[in-house]
Amino acid sequence: MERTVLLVLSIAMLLPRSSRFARSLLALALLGLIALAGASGAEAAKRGVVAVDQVTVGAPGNPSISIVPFTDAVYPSCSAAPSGSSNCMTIGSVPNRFQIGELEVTVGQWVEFLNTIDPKGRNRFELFSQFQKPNVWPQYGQVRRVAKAKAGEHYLIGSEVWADKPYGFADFPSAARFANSLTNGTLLDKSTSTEAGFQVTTYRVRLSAESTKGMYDLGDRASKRMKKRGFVVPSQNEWVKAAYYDPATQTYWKYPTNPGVYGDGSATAPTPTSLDYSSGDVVNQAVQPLATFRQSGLPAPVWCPSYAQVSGACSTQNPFGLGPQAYAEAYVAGLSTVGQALTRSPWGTLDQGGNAVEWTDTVTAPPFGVSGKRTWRRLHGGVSNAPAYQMWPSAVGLQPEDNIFYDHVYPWLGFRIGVIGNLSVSGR
Ligand SMILES: [Ca+2]
Repeated sequence: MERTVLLVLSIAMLLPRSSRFARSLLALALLGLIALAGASGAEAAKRGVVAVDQVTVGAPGNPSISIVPFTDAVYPSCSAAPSGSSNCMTIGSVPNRFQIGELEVTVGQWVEFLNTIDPKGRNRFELFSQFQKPNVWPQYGQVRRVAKAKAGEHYLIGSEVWADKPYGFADFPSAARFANSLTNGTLLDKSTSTEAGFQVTTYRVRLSAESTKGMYDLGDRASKRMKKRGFVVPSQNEWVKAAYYDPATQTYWKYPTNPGVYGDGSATAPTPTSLDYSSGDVVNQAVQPLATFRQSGLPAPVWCPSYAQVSGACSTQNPFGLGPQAYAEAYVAGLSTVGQALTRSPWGTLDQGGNAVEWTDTVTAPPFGVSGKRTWRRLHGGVSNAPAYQMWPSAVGLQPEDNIFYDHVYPWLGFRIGVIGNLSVSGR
């Protein structure tokens, strides 16, 4: 249709300017163009396009491991765990092939999503808060919102430097909304490439504005996957298998970055990343294995956006009234540019060890002694401000899925996206 209008316009241009016929054609064509531009402009503004890179995890039906939470060991089964380990858990076996994000979801992808599901910028689903604003929280504010903007352009990356950082203010419902928007979206293209010896599938998706129902129904408490095919928040078993299970040896690594040695504490942990202070880019890639975490006795990887740099350090301005000293002690770590540590899991993922800690969609009982109706889910993988043990397979964290307090004060909480089933490109 657009081509027709252009053709008419071209014909009109060829005719003498005085020709009434030409003028009316031109007028019609322009009207058509304007109408089309209006339609496609609104369409494009309302539905952002994101590319999601996935690696494939095979070896269906792999053996599980058993762990006692936060201890330095794995067991073939809970019966092999020390007696009295009543909290022993069995994890890591997945009966089917699946895909998992090569990288964590970035702020750039998140902003495309926000603009798609909330084109008027009214914070419809309360995914945005003042805590995320760079002018309110200079060191960690990732997202800006502007009142005066076209539909679908109200949300902006805090500054360019955030585009390739993990989104760090996720709770489970917001991660599930992202998966829903992808699952309901239009798969424009699916291509494969090889990176560092691993096959990577890139899905280019025009996001859907519908985010409440899709892979998950956010109207349900403890919502579970509703489809056999689509984009998901990985389950705990999927996440653990992708991070640690080595199909060559049929054993589980101690870190998502290297096999390590169980029982040696943090002696075989990866080296922490060093970050460029103004960009958060990893600068010590020559050292491997590498992860963004806080090694005991060493300062945490940290950077500071240039607009937040004050004489000698990063701004201590924060939205929850912490004094400068308390603030500087609590907020000493940064999220690094995704993928730049370069160290891959047995299946080719990056940053499952450290950087943002990540949600899974696995529901779990609340900790002993906690009552109430909240849904708790598992998280994994360590984080830039925590020691090496948080990267062990036994580090089975848990949080209420919608912990508002964490949403606000904890800027390192992210997720990655997985794929289940075979997705077909739209129209093919
Ligand atoms: Ca991570």
